[in-house]
Amino acid sequence: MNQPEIAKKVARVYTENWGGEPLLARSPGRVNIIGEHTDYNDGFVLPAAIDKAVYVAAGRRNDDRIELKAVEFNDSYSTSLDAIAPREGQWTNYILGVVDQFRKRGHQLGGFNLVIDGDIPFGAGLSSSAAVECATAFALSELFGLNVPREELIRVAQKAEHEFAGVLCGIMDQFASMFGKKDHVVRLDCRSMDYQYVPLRLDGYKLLLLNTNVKHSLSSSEYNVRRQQCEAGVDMVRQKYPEVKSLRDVTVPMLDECVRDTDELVYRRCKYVVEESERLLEGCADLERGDLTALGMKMFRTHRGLSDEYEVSCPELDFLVNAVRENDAVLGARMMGGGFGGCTINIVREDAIDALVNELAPKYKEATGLELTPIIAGIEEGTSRL
Ligand code: GAF
Repeated sequence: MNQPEIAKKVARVYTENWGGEPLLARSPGRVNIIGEHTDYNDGFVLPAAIDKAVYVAAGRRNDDRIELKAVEFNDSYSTSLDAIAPREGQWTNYILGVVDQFRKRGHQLGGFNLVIDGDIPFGAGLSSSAAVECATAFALSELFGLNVPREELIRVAQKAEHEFAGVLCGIMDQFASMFGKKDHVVRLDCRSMDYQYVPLRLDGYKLLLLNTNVKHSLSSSEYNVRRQQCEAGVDMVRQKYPEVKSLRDVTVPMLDECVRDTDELVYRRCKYVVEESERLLEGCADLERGDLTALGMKMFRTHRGLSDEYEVSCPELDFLVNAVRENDAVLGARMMGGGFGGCTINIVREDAIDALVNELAPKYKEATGLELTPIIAGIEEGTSRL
């Protein structure tokens, strides 16, 4: 089903249930070229919005009810503005968490009906949750004439994830979904929130995502643990260097001096982040120079760090990265996003993609018992009204 068809579908379901013409909005998923687990350490990231998205159809009600429908899950949920609360593991959290944040910030919402659907695979590390939050935040801001700037909408979305989904995420996913630009990556400084659009010139290459179809239940709890370990490292460094505010301000010699002998695990975690922040800046310069070979080598190095030092990979992701390492058509590959499953991102020569997937899929199935799902990522605009 292509995207306009999904938009038509949510509109149709809306009208069948409540009549009238709904407001339509779209928010995309994202890829990240390099810079993983750096966002919540005040570092840089290099994401882009993709051509897979969440669509919502929304309309006002005359009462304080909230009526939600998720087409993909064939599920509905009904509540009222004053009764919204998180529900463990439910899709409604990403919508109601946004409503909760708007209200906490003093924005006036009324009751509404909302239908949601999309084509971002869940649990694939492509930020379907941030896309739901951003689509909801944007649609409700438009629907109730709140005129909330995009900079604030992404904070609403991020806080919704913290408080209703329990994942203490950084800002990368929401930023990419909201601010993405066609055929560009965003070089975002997660401390100052300054950003530049960098053209993604792939000349004969494509971004190929290989979905492991693994989603470990560890992902949220271990994500929050990594965050705490980074903060623990900062606390140790700060005893000697009080000016340090986050790992962004830390160097490997500082870690050697203040953390290595005290806590080896925290040292490894922090060292990965500090090195990844430097790697991102160099990788971005590679991209601007058109040196995809150099960028690709850094992606492999990032994967090693995520797997061995940060320990957020899994056997299936490692299998896929190792399987392409010696392939001349693949310039770089690594796991992407929070980890413990989801996709690898690969820079692959366009004319070699079919052969690569045909060779890899049966090997992957034999090794893991799982299907391999290839996705070619096109780079698209961020959140918009349709
Ligand atoms: C997840 C989070 F939501 C992001 O904020 C980011 O930390 C990413 O994992 C890892 O780079 O997608």
